[in-house]
Formats: sequence, structure tokens, C-alpha cells
Amino acid sequence: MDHDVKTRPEGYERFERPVPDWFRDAKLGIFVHWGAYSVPAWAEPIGALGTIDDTRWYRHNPYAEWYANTIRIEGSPAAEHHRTTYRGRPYDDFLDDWKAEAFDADALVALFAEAGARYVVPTTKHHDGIALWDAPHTGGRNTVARGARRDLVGEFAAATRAAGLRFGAYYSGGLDWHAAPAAPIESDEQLVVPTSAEYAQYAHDHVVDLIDRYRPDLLWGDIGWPTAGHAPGPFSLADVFDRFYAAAPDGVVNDRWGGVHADYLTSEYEAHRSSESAEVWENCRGIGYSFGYNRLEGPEHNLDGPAAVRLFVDVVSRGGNLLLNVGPTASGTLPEPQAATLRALGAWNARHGDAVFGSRPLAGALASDDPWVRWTRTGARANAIIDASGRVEIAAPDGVDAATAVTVDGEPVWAERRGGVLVIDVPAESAGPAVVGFAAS
Ligand code: FUL
Repeated sequence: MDHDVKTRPEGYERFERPVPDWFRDAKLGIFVHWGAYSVPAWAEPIGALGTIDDTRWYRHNPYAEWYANTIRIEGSPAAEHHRTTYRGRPYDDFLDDWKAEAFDADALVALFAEAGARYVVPTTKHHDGIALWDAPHTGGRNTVARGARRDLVGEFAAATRAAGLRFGAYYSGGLDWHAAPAAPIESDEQLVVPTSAEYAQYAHDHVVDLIDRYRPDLLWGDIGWPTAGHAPGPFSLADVFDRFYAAAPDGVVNDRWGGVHADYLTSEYEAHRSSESAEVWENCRGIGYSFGYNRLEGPEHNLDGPAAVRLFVDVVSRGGNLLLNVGPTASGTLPEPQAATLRALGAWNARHGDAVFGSRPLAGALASDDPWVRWTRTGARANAIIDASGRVEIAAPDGVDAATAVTVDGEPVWAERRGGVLVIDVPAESAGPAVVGFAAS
């Protein structure tokens, strides 16, 4: 991919490679944000990233995993909440309170697989700097030494592999409010990566340790990479990538490593939408407005099953993957509304997944929102995914043969091309949008 190549330091060219089919075919991943922040689990659900200006965003941050930052913004409702509810106690107390007593990685991953996910990406260290494994140099500030006293990354990795899914590791390299402390962030301009060589080595050793122990298929970096890590040498990011691709020759990395190398680009909620014109991309978002569990969210903030199906199909029809996030509670269970959304997605995928997984965008297809229509291509077949039933009229893509229309069960469907319009009698489906398949040239 050719983004930022002009500015990138030497030595990264060797990582350019074709994106492996498994990632392009996977379509659905599950992101898991779980941390000490899941104990207070408190944020103002003000809306989606990309729709709110940044001075309001940070002060009223809807991301519960940003709790440790938001409570340091003087006068913010989160600071007030922390004072009144917890008497301002130190954030790290939440690490001790985070017991994960009901966490069953196999059960959780079984639900992700039921939803149709092909990969799972838990946070291994978020911006609060707390490691979910026995990470080097953390001085016991991790879940193995405190709180849960468990290797949560290891449990996720084992369960994910046992379920036949690909395993990814999220790692916040560009922000660590403990190992590289800074003033609270109140605007995008203050989102700057640490500059010290010590922190660059610290982050390097963490990701290398993740690779050695858990062999991830995907590295999901966040907020860039410490500047000193871009200089060549034993603690460089290039060294991390060397080790990663040696351990996982068909592995992939995202685009949040400081612009030096990426196998694919990312968007997040409504932000970074320009990434979606890349050939390989992934949109991530929570089921609500937060990644970490937020107890203030209600049904009005969440994607319900039908909304999740539409989002998923829309992303796939445009050539992307959806990395849909869940935020478990501190005990390790999934709040029922999130589980219900995953089950609904799973019910739709169980019946219609053949039109989605392994698909590619259909060239020349016109999406429509009334009636709601998206198209995909699977081999010589064009799939119209239509959230309506009865007689519909939609724009007809070139090369789609109306006479070959069938349901997912292979039952013939009446359809006729009238100039640039396809008229279709769409069968009613109980699990959401119907799929009508056509032979396509
Ligand atoms: C962002 C982070 O700041 C959020 O907390 C979340 O981890 C998201 C996936 O990436 O940049």
C-alpha cells in the first residue's frame, strides 16, 4: 500500500506483501475491549466518533476505556462521577477489583463463532498501560500479578485457536498513561506519541513477547508508535515486524503504526472514512458508542440485530471487513444486549452467509437505501441483499441475468430486467434481509 511512503523511514519496504486471502475472505472479526476501566464502566454516551468535535469529545468522552484520561480533565462530568462515586481513589485500584471471576474464554469465543466471526482481537494493553498478560517490565502492573491473577491474553488465544478462528492482538503503542505519562488529552493536537528511547524499547519488548508467546495472526496497533522506535536497531518497529512475519508468514497488521507500513487501512465509527476507498480495509466500532463496557448505555445507543446485519452487509458490499467490538463486564460476562446483537448477526449469517463470506464487491453495483439493497459477488454469482419483500424495483447492474434469480435455498424467484431496472418478487425472510442470487458475467 502506498500511503505515507514518501515520509517513511528506510527499511520498511521489505514488509510490503499481498494481503492474504484469509483476511480478505474473513469479513467479520470481534474486537474485545476489556480492562480495569470495565470496573467503573462509565462514560457519557454522547454519540459516534467522527460526528462530534474534539473539544467536546474528550471532555465528555463516550469511550469508557478512556476513563483514566477523562477523570483527569478538570470539571468534566467523569471527574465529578469519580469523586462522588469512588472518592477519587487511584485508578489502579480498579485493577485489583477486576476479578474476571465469571470469564470463560471458550464460551465467549463460541458466541463470536456463532455470530460468524473469523477472527478475534482482544486488547492486550490499552492506553491505561495495564497488560492482560505477564508482560515484561510491567513491575506486576498486569492481570497475572493482580486482580484476576490470570493470563487473559493466553486464555483468549487458546480459545480462539481451539474454535478454528484467527487470533489478533490489539496493542496501544502510541499512548501509555503509565509507562509514558503525559498531561490529560483534551484535543486531537495533544494526541502525540512518546519520544523516549526507554518507552520505545518497552513497547518493542511487549509486542515481541506477544509474538513469542501467542503467535498472533494479526497485530492491531493503535495511536502510532513511539518515535524512537522508527530508528533502525534491535528495538525498532522494523524488528517487531521482522519477527511478526517470520512467526506468521500470512499475518496482517493494521495501519496505526505511525504510517510506516500497513497491510490494510482502518476506519472507526464515522472517522477516517477515506480509508474505506482502499482495496483492503476494516471498519471498527462498538455495539454502542463505547468500546469498553459502559453501564450508562441503553438500547437507544446500541446497534440491535437488524442494524448490525445492515452495517455488516454494507461494509462487506464495499469491500471491507467489520471488526465489531464487545465490552465484557469486569466479571467477564457479556451484557445481554451485546450478546443478543451477536446472536442476531449469527442467525442471519447462518442462513445467508454464503453471499457474504469470501465475497468481493460487485463491480458497477448501485446500493440503495429505499428499498435497502446491497450487492456482493461470489465467483460467477451476483448476490442482491434486499431488506424488503414483495415486488421491488432496483437498479440493475450490468451482466446480471434476471432469468437466473434464486433464493438461498435455490428456489426460483421471479425477476425481470426492464431497461436499467430489475423488478424482483423478493421472498419474505424471517432472519432479516433476503438474498437473491443471479448468474453474472
Ligand atoms: C482508538 C482508541 O483510542 C479507542 O479507545 C479504541 O481502542 C479504538 C479501537 O481505537 O483509537
